[in-house]
Amino acid sequence: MTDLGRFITLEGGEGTGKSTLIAGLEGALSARGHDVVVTREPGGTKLAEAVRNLALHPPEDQAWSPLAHALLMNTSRDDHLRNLIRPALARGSWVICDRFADSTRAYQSIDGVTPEDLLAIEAIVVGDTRPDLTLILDAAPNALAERRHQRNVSDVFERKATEFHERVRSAFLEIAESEPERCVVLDALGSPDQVLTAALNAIDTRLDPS
Ligand code: Z5A
Repeated sequence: MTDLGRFITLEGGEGTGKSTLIAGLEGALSARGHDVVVTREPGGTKLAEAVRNLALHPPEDQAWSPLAHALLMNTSRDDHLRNLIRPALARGSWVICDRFADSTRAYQSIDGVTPEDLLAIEAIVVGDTRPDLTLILDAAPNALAERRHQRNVSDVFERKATEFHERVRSAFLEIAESEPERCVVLDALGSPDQVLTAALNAIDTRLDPS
């Protein structure tokens, strides 16, 4: 755990409610007197957002190789860590990040990059700046189809099939199982209030609530 700030990441498949939960957490943790910094991956800084655009919206009819995609995610992450996350943690802020390195482990391994290569790159880029707590929003993909549809998003991920979303779900659950001290799985099908309450309980249990 960092000496001053706290680093909380939110993970899960598309439309599981990460952005909605983050808005609730920002309000609740700010009300407790914490300086809260909300950010996202890929993105979070000017350069990282530029890389996000390149990664998620390549020129028409072009596609990144799985390895190039993994490297782009980590390129964006390196700038994000250096210029936003680490300075905020050093100031004592609570950083809440919508997706982080677990998304690379999940999505890019499904795309075919070996876990060994992904973990080696992650070790170089992330170093010691590991999340204090990772909240994984979990639900069966077919139960979330309507939510994803409402977002009206069209990117390289959203166009993929249900089977892909099932694999994403399994990948996150495997990460949670392999690092139970860091990860807490939350039922994404609860109401926004129920999910927020469960997340705050996890924060109170796992992190210093003061
Ligand atoms: N990606 C990658 O491949 N490798 C990486 O390393 C990283 C990312 C970091 C973009 O991510 C893509 O990048 C992502 C993985 C890949 N793949 N996709 N797609 P993104 O975070 O920008 O996109 P996203 O995962 O699809 O997130 P999102 O659109 O922000 O969805 P969300 O935050 O999980 O859900 P939401 O916006 O809060 O909610 C969706 C809808 O459900 C909305 O209408 C809400 O009002 C509703 N909602 C939310 N919570 C509830 C509850 N509890 N009950 C009922 N309704 C709810």
